[in-house]
Amino acid sequence: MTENKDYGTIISCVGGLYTVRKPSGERVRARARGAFRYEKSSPLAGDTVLLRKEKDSFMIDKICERRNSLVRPPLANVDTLFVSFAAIDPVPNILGIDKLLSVAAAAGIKTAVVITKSDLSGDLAAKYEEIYKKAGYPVFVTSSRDGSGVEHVREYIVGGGSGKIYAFAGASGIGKSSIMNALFPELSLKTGELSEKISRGKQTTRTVELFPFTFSEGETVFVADTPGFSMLEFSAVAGFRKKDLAATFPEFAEHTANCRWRDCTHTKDGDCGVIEAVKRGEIAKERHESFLLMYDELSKIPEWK
Ligand SMILES: Nc1nc2c(ncn2[C@@H]2O[C@H](COP(=O)(O)OP(=O)(O)OP(=O)(O)O)[C@@H](O)[C@H]2O)c(=O)[nH]1
Ligand SMILES: [Mg+2]
Ligand SMILES: [Zn+2]
Repeated sequence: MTENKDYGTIISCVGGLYTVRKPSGERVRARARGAFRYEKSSPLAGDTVLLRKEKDSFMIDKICERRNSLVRPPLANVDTLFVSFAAIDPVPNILGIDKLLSVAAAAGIKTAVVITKSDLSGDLAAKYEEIYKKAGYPVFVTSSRDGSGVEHVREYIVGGGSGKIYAFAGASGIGKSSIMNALFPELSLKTGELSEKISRGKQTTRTVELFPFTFSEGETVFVADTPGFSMLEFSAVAGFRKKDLAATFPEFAEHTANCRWRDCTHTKDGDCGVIEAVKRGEIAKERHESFLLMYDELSKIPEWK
């Protein structure tokens, strides 16, 4: 039997069959070594993997060390997660958005906020832009319909340099595949009407997929489209503890020094620098409300206390 070590990036996984892109651009299909299941470390899209050739097929032999990983969407080695939502249609779920921002931060993943469908309501887009800019996130206000703002997202992606992995994540129907198409017209990804998604309860995009883009000689980045999801359950994100929560709210940092007690939970009024900042309007009250709801949810997961 001939052995042949090779490596590449997993760009998709469908029913246990992985598509791996080699640095040359060649794509091969591969299956994962059975042992991964026992090691509880199944390969993810975004993983760099070593391949072993067995006759006509490839086997994923080893997952190279991950810089980070997410359970939802299932991805590894993300450089920036574009946490995306529509200005309207569907109405954004602020708690869901803030959870995703916090879970990514806890996983060590940089985030940026992408507001889509600004053509439907410039006012609402501006309202959300203010909330997230105030919190310290990079914010992109976009419309795939009229193209506005899309160029800034492209500049961000191109400006990050070679080898990076970006991903769009957020609820179904907010226009993740649409903005991928607006960014990279050669893609022609399938997009779906909202009414159809609601009536059938189905996402249009079914699997995570990384798309490689080459900007100049040898400079390739990956951008992932992911299926929409409605609400992230903290119980699915093992290891995220309530004591870690405040640190995932970047706008809290400069105010926690004003808390009277070092172990302040920022949940109760009285000598809390964070709550004082909310009252002064320096921290958006929507963000603090999300914090309280998330804190409450994390408090109910006994094994993580
Ligand atoms: N008016 C307007 N409609 C948009 C915009 N972007 C997307 N849409 C529409 O919103 C609907 C959903 O778009 P998709 O790109 O399929 O949404 P998605 O986030 O990929 O959805 P899933 O794949 O189900 O997660 C489609 O009917 C799009 O035409 C936009 O900027 N403005
Ligand atoms: Mg989609
Ligand atoms: Zn406090």
